[in-house]
Amino acid sequence: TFRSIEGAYLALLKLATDEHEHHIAARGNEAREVIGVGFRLPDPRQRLPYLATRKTNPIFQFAEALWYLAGRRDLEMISYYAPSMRAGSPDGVNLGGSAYGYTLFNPAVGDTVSPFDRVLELLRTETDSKRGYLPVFSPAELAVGDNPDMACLAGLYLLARGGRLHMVCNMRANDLDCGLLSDVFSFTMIQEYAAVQLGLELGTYTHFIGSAHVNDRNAERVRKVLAEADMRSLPQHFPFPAMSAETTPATIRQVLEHEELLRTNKVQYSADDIAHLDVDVYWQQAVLLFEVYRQIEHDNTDTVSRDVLDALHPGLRWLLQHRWPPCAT
Ligand code: 5HM
Repeated sequence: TFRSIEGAYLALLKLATDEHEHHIAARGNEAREVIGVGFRLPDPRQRLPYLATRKTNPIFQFAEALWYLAGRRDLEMISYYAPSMRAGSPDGVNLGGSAYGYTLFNPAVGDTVSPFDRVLELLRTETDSKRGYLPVFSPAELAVGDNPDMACLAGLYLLARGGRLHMVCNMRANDLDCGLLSDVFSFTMIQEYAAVQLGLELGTYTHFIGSAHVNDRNAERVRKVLAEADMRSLPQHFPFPAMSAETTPATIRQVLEHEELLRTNKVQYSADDIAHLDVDVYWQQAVLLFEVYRQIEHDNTDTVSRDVLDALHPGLRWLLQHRWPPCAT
């Protein structure tokens, strides 16, 4: 059990570095591996690590979470925030198994309701249900020859107990340095979104991994992250606020309309513009992040506007300042 994802991330990096069980080379990736690990976050909102050597990208994290919540699989949106994701697309248009939101938030073939909505309906009608499982990995993925993008997420499990919504996540494999942080960020956002839809408090988040590994090519960075954690006197901690209770699918669509306008540079927003948009203050934080990225990508600026940075949550501002020089003033 860890107060925030940062503690779990550091503990797992240490485990794979100091006590790995296997050295593997699957599909050309040499890695140190531990089989079968898990951890719990009692407060899943504390889903960002604050480490100067890790340079977490909160803009991508919010983009990915929204991309999942909207049930999308298009490369166009997500590759703007993470160009490396293009490699996982079989056709250059969509992502495959790793577009988890596409599987969760759209009806399966032959159905009219999404698995996510079916599980919410079940949890609304059956007290203490043990059936709210959302499978993601599908047997069909095994049949694709040389599959470039096979889901790492086996499934997400929602359990409503005593007025709180808990989530258990099962991953077949997790890259502890690269995949883990963005996965936990997005899955706990899905959990919180589900809790809001059901009118429940947010419960615990439990994460299980089959193959937990660190790629050898990232070993140097991992050493630096562990050294930073050893040397600092006090960890940074910025408690993250609760998702707005009025968040609905329409909210996600509205935020993504602004996201697209900013991504395509059709609008430029000041902090004051964003404060007067048709989205609540919680989601305005995401729009502020997308405006920061618009300035970095389209304006070629060496300073992001002060008003936009000042309007951001201090934790998000801290992460941006450590990652992008134009944000470090
Ligand atoms: O060969 P394989 O399909 O297992 O390679 C996928 C790699 O991406 C693994 O190292 C897996 O742990 C990592 N990964 C992750 O950690 C991939 C995705 C995308 O599905 C993810 N988390 N969400």
